[in-house]
Amino acid sequence: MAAVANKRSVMTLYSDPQNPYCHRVRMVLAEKNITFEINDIDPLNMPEQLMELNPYGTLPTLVDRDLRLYESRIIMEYLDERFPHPPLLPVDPVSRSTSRLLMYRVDYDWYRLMDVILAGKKDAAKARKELRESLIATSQVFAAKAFFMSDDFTLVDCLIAPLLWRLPVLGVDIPASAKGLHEYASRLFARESFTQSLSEAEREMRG
Ligand SMILES: N[C@@H](CCC(=O)N[C@@H](CS)C(=O)NCC(=O)O)C(=O)O
Repeated sequence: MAAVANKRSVMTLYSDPQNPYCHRVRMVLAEKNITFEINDIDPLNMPEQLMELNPYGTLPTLVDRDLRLYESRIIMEYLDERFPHPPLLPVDPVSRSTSRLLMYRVDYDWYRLMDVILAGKKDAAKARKELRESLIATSQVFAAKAFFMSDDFTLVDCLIAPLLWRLPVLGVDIPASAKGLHEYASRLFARESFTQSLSEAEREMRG
């Protein structure tokens, strides 16, 4: 099967329909209107084929001809370079590295907590509280610009959107007083690309 995937000219994304790391890649694909095939994978029943493509057997995994890529941020940056329009990172090196640092921080500060909550580990309640407080404390930052610390939509927003979409299923309740966060989330969720990026399971998360 891997060989078949290799010969295809259309890229294939191996994706878990519920997973936020897969969701962020689907968001980039939709923003750039890229034609691709999606192979929905049940994470509890990972196919052997995936291990042939990715030594860690993680999702998302992207196959583009001979290229096999994993790690969502690496996939997102590849897509941004391979399909330059619309650009999802600033052009100058200082701003680009700042965006990359923000992506690192979103993962380290927020996704790490989301992973703990989704795994239902014993620290879930503590992580839920920490995530809630951290997001509320960031409300002014969300309010300051149309997108996260940027006038333009970037890869950073592609990281944040799947997390904010999952707040109800994470049990993270943000008060109406955090207006900046709610308005930012509404701006992201109103994008056509965001609607396109959603799997059926994700639509049902706020159904
Ligand atoms: N750091 C990875 C995290 C991806 C991730 O957690 N994927 C889950 C989605 S189901 C997975 O593959 N879990 C299976 C495993 O880790 O073996 C990324 O950014 O792509």
